[in-house]
Amino acid sequence: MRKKVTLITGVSGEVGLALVKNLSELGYSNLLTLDIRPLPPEYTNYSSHIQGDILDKSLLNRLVSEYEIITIFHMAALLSTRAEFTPVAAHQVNVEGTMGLLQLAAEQSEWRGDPVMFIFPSSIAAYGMPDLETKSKFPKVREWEWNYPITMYGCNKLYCEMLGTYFNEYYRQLAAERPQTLDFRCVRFPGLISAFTVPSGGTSDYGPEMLHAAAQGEAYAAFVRPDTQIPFMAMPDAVTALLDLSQAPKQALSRTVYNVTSYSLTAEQFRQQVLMAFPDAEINFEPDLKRQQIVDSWPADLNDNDARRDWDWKPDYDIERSFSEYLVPNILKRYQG
Ligand code: AKB
Repeated sequence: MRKKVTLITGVSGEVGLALVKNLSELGYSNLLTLDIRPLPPEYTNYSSHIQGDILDKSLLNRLVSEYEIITIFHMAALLSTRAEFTPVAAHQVNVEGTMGLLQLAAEQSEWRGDPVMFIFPSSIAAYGMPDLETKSKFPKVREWEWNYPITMYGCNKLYCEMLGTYFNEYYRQLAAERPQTLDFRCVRFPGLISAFTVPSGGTSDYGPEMLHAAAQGEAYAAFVRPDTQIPFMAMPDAVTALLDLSQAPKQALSRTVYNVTSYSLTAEQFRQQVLMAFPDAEINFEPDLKRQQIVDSWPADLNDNDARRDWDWKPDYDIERSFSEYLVPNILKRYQG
């Protein structure tokens, strides 16, 4: 008999680490994790970890021969800034990697006669606002609006949302007998902020970078203009969103892709929040026009009414609570002991 497991890919990334810790603390004992990198030493008790590449087909085959995968949290991805430097590698990891796992999940669903649940994190990068005037005219975008991403990462995410929806609803639609399809569910995240990991490779990173630099007493120059506005979310709420969506009854879901968000801040407002906690912080703005263009194409805020209605999504951390209860105390502990 194969062991039943929940698989988390990309576990050594920001969201993966928070997720594996949380799931383990909630009592999920059969966690199997996969990442090209090792797990940091303080996380190794939470899961059976396999260090390997999601593009390695023989590795995926081996996983299936040893484990019955019930749920997949597919966190592995190259983020938006990194993906612009290596677009072909990004396409391989973000699209081909996802395709390989969707196929695995589809085959396993048929084999079990029961859907494998596939939880996929998408992003505000799936949107593309054409200019700042449009961005301010349509501040809270719905899932189906402005799906014109301008980055490789955004294109990858949007396409994988569609692939997942295809596998969910139409996979082998011409077969004599409809197969047991998988259960694909997706959230579109805003910029995420973790107290425990410094982001790398993203374009929303200027927010968390301000905070982590201030806590270490380092000067920081944000690569965007002060008026740049996008939505953000503290990491515990991101984990809650993934878990709540995975636990929602299927019949309550009216979509496969849901916006989720917490609050929207300009870069200057973010700076002010950081200054409240670290009044001596030296934070200024040196916009990088190319990265600025990417952030300008992302919406100022998201409309997440459908998630709130269908699966009772509600963030626990507003701006005030994010900074005062989660970010600042944990960051202080991390850097100042
Ligand atoms: C990035 O900046 O690439 C990510 C994202 C917005 O998905 N943080």
